[in-house]
Amino acid sequence: MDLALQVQINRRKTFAIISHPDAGKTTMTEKLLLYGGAIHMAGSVKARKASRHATSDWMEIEKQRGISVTSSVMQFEYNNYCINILDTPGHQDFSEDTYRTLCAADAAVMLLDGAKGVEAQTIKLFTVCRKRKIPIFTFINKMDRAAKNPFDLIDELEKVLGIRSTPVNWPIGTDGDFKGVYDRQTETVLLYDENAGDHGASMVTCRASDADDDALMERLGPHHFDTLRSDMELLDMAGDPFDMEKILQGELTPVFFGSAITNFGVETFLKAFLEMAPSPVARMTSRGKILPDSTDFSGFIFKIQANMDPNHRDRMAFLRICSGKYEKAMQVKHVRIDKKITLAQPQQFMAQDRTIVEEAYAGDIIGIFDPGIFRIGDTLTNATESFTFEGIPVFPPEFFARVMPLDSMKRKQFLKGIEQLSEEGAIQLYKQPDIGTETYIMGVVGVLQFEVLEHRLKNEYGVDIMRTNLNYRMARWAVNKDNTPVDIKKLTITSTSLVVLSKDEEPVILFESEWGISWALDRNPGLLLEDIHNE
Ligand SMILES: Nc1nc2c(ncn2[C@@H]2O[C@H](COP(=O)(O)OP(=O)(O)OP(=O)(O)O)[C@@H](O)[C@H]2O)c(=O)[nH]1
Ligand SMILES: [Mg+2]
Repeated sequence: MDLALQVQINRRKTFAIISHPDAGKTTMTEKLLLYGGAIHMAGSVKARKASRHATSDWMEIEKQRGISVTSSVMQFEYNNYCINILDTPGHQDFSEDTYRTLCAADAAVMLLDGAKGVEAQTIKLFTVCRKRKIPIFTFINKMDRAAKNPFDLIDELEKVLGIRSTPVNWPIGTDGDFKGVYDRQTETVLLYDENAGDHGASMVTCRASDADDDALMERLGPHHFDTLRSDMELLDMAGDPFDMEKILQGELTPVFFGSAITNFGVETFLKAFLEMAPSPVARMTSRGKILPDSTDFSGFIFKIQANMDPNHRDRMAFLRICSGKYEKAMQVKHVRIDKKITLAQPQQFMAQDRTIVEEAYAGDIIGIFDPGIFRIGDTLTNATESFTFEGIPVFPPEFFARVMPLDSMKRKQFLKGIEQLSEEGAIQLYKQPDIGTETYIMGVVGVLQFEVLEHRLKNEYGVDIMRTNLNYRMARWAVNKDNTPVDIKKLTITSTSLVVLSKDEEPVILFESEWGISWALDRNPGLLLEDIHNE
């Protein structure tokens, strides 16, 4: 075994932050970067023009609207750990991006808004983590404001998400009178001082006091002191004990309370999380499991993003390294196209910014320049006998629109833009046969993606578009059972359905309803309509 490799892999922690929109993922990420020394002043997600924006919301539209629309990757060091953090968008219209990002993570930090508890989108994202059996750590945020009763929150985790939890710390004062948290392990209280620090822009020092201290009674007052006492008795009796094995299996979630915006409880969370969270583990491939400390280098692409650097207009493919070590100018096989390529100048990310990496290890996420040869899910490896990683789920689009450039002189930029953006996987691009090349039909999983598309085409490609929304709700690939090519001219479909061609010139039919699908299947014997297409 290569000891140096092992040491490097063990100190790596790669995790995604997930939650319902607005729970505070980007704010939390910013604070983690602050503690890691990666930034010196935290930006805000809704800062006005002149002030700082959060590092991970780097895209123009994110800064304008104060929401995340795409996941971003940041690497930093803290206490000798090498951390790869993935901030994901919460809005359901971008959940495909979040799901893909989760494939690249070894653990998830689930944020809840203390006043809202488990919300709709939390349930969906949690289900994905569950399926992948990745450990989930819960941070209940916004405790600086009135929150739900902490026992009710714990109860929700169990009733709504079906996961047992073990509180690592416990809040004192949840009716808008937040006093701090009690750390159950060290039996100390971390006092929240409203006036301490500058509320979020830089690090806050928290005062710890011994929980038995008389001074604490004085500080908290008899009401909070007694409540804490009885809460602890109840928790010790009825709560789930801490069990590392169960945590790593994703069956038990450690729960932390805090407030990202005031930095309260963020560093204590980070420390505890780093100790508990797993380092990279074995991953499944077409040739069985591959261990992270294998001497073979391997990884897969989970995200492609164009124009991250407005000055260069290049495109990055994000590679999650699953085994081995990357060394400078390494040669690897691009398994899908069966070609050797050189990883000349991989980059390490700090959201939009990047620096060249000399070496990288299993667990790391690196960026590779993409001249148009990568697709999401591609495997790269230097193993003598190649293999591929398990596929990344593709979501069928549910909303469709016809788009064309407003100015026909801008057709070239328009085509480049829609092609590149569709390669990122956020939109599906279809052509309508026999209607010329100017109009295209786009399919997206959520309507907000149309707005992002419009915004990015204008911002990154200088093209204004005209968009007409269509009534279709489903897209199905048309294939013949006997594998002969489908003759689209001979297809019999309802007048409310439409035949289009995919990017690879394959026939796809757009339908308004299930009824249209069964109608088409009845009238065209031998036809199959696939919702997920295997390339
Ligand atoms: N009071 C309070 N507000 C917070 C806290 N953390 C975040 N916020 C605010 O909540 C809002 C949403 O925060 P974000 O960090 O953008 O949330 P997000 O989860 O990244 O949102 P999306 O990426 O759009 O899903 C912002 O206005 C933050 O300032 C907190 O601890 N307390
Ligand atoms: Mg965000």
